[in-house]
Amino acid sequence: SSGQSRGKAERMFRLMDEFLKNDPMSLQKDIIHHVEFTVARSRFSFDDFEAYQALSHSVRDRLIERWHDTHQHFKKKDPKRLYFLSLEFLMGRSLSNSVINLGIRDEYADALAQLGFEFEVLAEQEGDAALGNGGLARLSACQMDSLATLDYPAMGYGLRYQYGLFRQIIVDGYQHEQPDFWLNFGNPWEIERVQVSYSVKFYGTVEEKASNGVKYHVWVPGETVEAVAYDNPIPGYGTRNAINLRLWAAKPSGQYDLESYNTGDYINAVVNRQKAEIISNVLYPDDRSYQGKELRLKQQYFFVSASTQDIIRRFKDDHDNFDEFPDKVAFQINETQPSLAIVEVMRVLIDEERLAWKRAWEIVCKLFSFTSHSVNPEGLEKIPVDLLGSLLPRHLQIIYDINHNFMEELKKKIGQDYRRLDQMSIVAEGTVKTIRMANLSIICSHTVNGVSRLHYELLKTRVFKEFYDLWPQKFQYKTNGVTQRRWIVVSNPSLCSLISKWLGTEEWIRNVDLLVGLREHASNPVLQQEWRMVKKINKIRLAEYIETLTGVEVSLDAMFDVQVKRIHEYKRQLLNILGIIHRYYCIKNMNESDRKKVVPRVCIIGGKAAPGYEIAKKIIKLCHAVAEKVNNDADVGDLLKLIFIPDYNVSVAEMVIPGSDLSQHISTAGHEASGTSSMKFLMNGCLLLATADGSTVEIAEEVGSENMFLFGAKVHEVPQLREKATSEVPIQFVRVVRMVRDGYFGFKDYFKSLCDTVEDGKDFYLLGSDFSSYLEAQAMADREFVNEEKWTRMSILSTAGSGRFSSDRTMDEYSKLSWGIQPCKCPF
Ligand code: C3B
Repeated sequence: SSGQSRGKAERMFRLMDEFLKNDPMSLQKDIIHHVEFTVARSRFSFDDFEAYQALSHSVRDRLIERWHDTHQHFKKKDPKRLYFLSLEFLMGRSLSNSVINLGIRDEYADALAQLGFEFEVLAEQEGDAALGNGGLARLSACQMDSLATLDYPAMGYGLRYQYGLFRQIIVDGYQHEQPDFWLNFGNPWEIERVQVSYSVKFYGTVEEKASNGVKYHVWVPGETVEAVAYDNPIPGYGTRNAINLRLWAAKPSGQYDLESYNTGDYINAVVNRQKAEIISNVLYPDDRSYQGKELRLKQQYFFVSASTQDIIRRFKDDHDNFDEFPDKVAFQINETQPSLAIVEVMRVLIDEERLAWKRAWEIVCKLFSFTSHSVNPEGLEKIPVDLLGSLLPRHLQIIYDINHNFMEELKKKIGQDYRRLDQMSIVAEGTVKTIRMANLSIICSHTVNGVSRLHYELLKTRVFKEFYDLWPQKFQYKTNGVTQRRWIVVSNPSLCSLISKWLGTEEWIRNVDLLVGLREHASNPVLQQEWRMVKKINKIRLAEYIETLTGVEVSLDAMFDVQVKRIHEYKRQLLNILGIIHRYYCIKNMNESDRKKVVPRVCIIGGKAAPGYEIAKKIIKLCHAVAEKVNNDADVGDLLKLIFIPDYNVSVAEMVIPGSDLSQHISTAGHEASGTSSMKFLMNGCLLLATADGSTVEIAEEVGSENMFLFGAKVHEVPQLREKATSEVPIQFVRVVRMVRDGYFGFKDYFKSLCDTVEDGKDFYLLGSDFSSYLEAQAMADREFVNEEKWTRMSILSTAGSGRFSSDRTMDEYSKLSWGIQPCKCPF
């Protein structure tokens, strides 16, 4: 009968090849089929958006096919799998990425052309999936692309927020937030799996029971919510593998609360049930700060519990001994938000599977790899004990037990050193007693990862020093990376073709190390000429976007100088703006002949501020106030323009990055764990103006610091500079701050508190003391820019040196050093 079923499987396999052909005629047939029967529009009349919908459904069919095959294959081979848990995934658009990874971009373009549509135009119809805030969330998305491409047996788990990251709209220069109801017009990239659902429990009490003299605990919940799976296939490039990103949505539980129905209040009973859905309603828009809200904790546990049940169910399908669990399963915890998974696995093993504590603990200790993305100990997640105890009473007990055992063990090692014991405890005493999620994660994980080498040094010496001293072997780093598929192939097709032409192969799209091959051509005038041409094309695209958006016309001869990222004081967008004010002041005070020597600049800033982050919002307003003045000053003309790009998101990044000449990564040293946009700019041949922070230190090693503009205090200098009562702040700095303070750009009262943050003695992020070296680096960039040949050479060398910053390399390192997983390639 197994022969019979194999025969059937082979027939099914071939059947699919019959159905889903990729020649332009078959693609047209499929698209039209979806116009008529999925979108239900007449094939005689459908618009661009409907064409996009039909097109995506035909792509989706192809994705689903590979995704099924991959699923089958993994099930058959039963390799150790990686489960990547993250509360945020910033996927952006899917269409172009999917057809490129499937290898049928050109076929689709042909098919559409024959139907009278342009692929590019339809691709623009797609909205972003913005289920995350910033770097951390986009990193998860890049890593999923790499895991699929490298054939790793991996799966992502997250939350399917109904509202993604807010849309930023600017009114009179102020940021306003609008909800992002991204599912409004349906989402062809997900597959709703109503049959894949789990009950998630909250609140209630814990009862102690005994059977045959063995005590055990039963959690009697006060509320139950259903988690329903939505699967998002992630196709690899140049492989048949397509892995799964499973996102959970909250639905009312199927278990009726008969009580409330019987009391006759039918309407209220239904309405109350419906409230369950709020758990997955909305993404929290604050990054790097912990709010202590119950709903947030509910989100975390909801997603962790559903994922854990799913993972254990899959394991139990084919295995019956939990000792094998760590041979088949690796958990990756992205920042501390998913760390309740540790406690949940422990709970299931002891309470539900009835393993002895010791055995369960040994298993748990082999499962988890934790990555920290933080440098600031203040920002670490601390959950109030009262909150945790009421929402998850059994989990709190287990955390106390884990902590008790750890403290006992620790005392044996370090003695009665109460200061140290106190710092390392999972439970923090104080006016509000809290649970330190980072301590929990470190204690229970086999690996603690930093996201750059410098970050790892900071984790060892500052953030988690006590733990490093105890368990140095747990600490590692895997420098972040980004996927060249999205950040070159999708977003910069002209550069993609140029690279392939000069390397004589497209293989670099899978094997990014080949990019170094560009080095030998860096001075070749023919390549240089073509390289500049590509940059020009991308600058035109960006300039057009800027003009439609802001009405400002920018000169293509100007240097496009870009800083796009979340607005944070530590990222120092304010330093950038003050530098622009300085430039403006200089131009104003020059004579005609000096003005002729000024290198024209288009300064572009973009990014969202967390809705409650007042200072960040003032930085956005200042940017607009300065732009208003500078852009309308006839003395300045094309020499300087300042543009704020509203609603920065993944698809805006795809256009802005290829079109920039210079990009800024200017955080105060020691504050950016890694930084990843720098890597995207680097791949696209943009030069970096940067501090020695996060990953830029390693970037400088790869491309050579002579090909970058590095400036500013080093990490080890920062503490001393802060200590100094007054620092040597240059006159230029004092002047530009005074201009803002005195109302030169208006809004004097509003900007006062912003100016206060950089007053001498209070300037925590050291804008004043870094100002001179910042201006020097900027002046250096000006000088190099006018030397076209040299600039182009540096640009080529940037791309050529970007190979190490691919998430392919990062995923290989994690797989070998932390997860212990191997590729599992689905046959074509
Ligand atoms: C970010 C860090 O701020 C970046 O330096 C880093 O490159 C990325 O994570 C990815 O590792 N980060 C974030 O976006 N959100 C947080 N809550 C913490 C860190």
